[in-house]
Amino acid sequence: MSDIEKVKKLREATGAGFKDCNDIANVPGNVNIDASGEDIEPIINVMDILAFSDLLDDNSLINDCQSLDLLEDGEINQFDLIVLIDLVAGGGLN
Ligand SMILES: [Ca+2]
Repeated sequence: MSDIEKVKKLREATGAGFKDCNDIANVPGNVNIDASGEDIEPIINVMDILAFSDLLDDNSLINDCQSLDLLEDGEINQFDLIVLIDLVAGGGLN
């Protein structure tokens, strides 16, 4: 079981963790958890693709607040990165 899966199971079992993350900028795809403006709009762009690549190279960089399972298959891997690239290339959320 990967560390990510362990964290997910722990969250499911305890409900812990989510309350420590803000749900405004911590949206799926906003890997580097940045935002802009008074409305705190999450920024999803090429920087998130680069950040995701780094996280795939080194899982220890992943923090509990990041929503990375974009394919929603229970695993975090290059296929999630492809979904993110598609999101950004298609105009995405920003
Ligand atoms: Ca971002």
